[in-house]
Amino acid sequence: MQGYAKLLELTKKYEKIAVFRHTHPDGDAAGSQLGYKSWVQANFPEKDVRALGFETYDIYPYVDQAEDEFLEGALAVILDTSNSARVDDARFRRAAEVIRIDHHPVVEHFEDILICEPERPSVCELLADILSEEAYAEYPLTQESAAYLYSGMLTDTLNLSTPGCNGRTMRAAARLADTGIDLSALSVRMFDVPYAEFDLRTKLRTLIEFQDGLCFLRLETPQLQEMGITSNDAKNMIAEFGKVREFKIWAVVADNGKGGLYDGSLRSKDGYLVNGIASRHHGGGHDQAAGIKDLTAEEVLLLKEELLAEIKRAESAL
Ligand SMILES: [Mn+2]
Repeated sequence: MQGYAKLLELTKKYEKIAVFRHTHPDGDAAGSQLGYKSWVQANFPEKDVRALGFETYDIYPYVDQAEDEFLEGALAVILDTSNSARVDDARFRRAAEVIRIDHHPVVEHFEDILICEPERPSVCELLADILSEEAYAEYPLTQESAAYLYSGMLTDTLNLSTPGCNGRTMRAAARLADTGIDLSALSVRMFDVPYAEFDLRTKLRTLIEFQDGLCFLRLETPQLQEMGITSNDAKNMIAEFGKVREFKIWAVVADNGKGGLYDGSLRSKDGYLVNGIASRHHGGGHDQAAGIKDLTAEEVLLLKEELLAEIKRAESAL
């Protein structure tokens, strides 16, 4: 691929390298950041490479410290981040040169060099391919670096199973596996949940309403308080309801604390569309995944009817 050698060229050029990723880091952000850092440390031990950020990721709770002076004359490598406001540490702007590697749609240019492939299901996959390019033959991927990249691939692709995965994904994963990483242990590490989350999931499951293919979870403020979660936390539990054969559409709506208004998340199986419904409730997204905002209690009832109607529509079209 053209352009892939640019990361190597810049890595060689700078003695100080600051590696960034987005706020609220997930496995792909932390995995790509630490995977690249570890690759630099193994192949260029004389360089000072630091993984920066204020927030940490629970599975790799790790960041380096850096004084402002560290950024002067340094290379900034930004991973998995599509807009400048979301970079966890705005001091990337002090760096001498910025290279950004991403897989989100391009919405802003705040870099000097961009390697962005929005069709990639994870930035770790893209980085694994970059670091395996011919130009990098003398600078091999270590097992440690491969483990970080593989764990990031697993999280963004939910164990290599999301629609964006393809043969290229599996070939990248296979090259990482060939370094001897423990695939099973990494999967357990990324997907085992803390007991508190298990307990929360158990409670939420008892609160769903299931009717004609619709899984609907509506949470009021006292329930949220009792479980010790915010409406945002509740919305983020939407994936919990995604693996039931009978659920065609699943929805979580929760009181957002703004005076009887509800925010929510909608998901659906292939062929069932939630995007249009979301756009009628101050939201939007994709055909199978959308968010909604500031619904009144009346709108929540209407939403439920609309989702049930969409299931009927989709099934009569079969
Ligand atoms: Mn990502």
